[in-house]
Amino acid sequence: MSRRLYDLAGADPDCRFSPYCNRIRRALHAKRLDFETVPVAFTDKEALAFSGQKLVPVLVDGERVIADSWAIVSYLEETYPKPSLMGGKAGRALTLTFRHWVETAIHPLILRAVLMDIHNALAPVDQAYFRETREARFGSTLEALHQGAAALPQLARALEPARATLRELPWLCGDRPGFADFILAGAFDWARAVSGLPLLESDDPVNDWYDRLNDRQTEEAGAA
Ligand SMILES: N[C@@H](CCC(=O)N[C@@H](CS)C(=O)NCC(=O)O)C(=O)O
Repeated sequence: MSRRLYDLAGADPDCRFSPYCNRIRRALHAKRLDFETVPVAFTDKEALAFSGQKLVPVLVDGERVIADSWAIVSYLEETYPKPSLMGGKAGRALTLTFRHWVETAIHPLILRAVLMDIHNALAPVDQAYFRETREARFGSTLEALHQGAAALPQLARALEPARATLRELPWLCGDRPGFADFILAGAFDWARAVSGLPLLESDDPVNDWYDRLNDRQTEEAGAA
């Protein structure tokens, strides 16, 4: 297989929890592009040395090596335009805005809900790395940052812009799912990969959208 995605993994190599990698897996599936994934642990920086940087996702497509989820999806849109996941220049700019909204308003709340679950899903050497880097980044212990279910009311309020759209449209991108849908779904998959905590109420339109998106992408993968 000439297309490989380097994807963050926990102690169990099948535990793939990175929201940035997830959105790219969904984009590759939507574009019907075959790929294999390479599990990479937090401290496995040697595995990424060829890419000249230390973060996942990294996509290798033939001779091309691309790091960063936004750079990767931009490359995919240019190289494999059908189906478009962003709908042209204006759609791309709006998707960028949406990405920043999810990463600044939603990711921190999900992180607080499942922080210790992420830690607990890692191998001991990665747990030590995760603790050291995140405690330095946030200026607090993991245990003090972790809120579990107490983070959920604020998350539900923060999701109102997406919920309001989903009361009017089937998908965040309109009549079919696109990269904005994958960005938000990747945030929920982040929690689901490491924790049994249900992030959404069952009657929340966002929950219905998430289930429909997963069903649709599973069906598409089965039909491929
Ligand atoms: N802006 C980057 C963010 C990538 C990122 O933060 N990746 C995390 C995994 S979720 C990572 O590789 N972390 C490794 C580390 O913290 O050493 C993107 O969109 O791809």
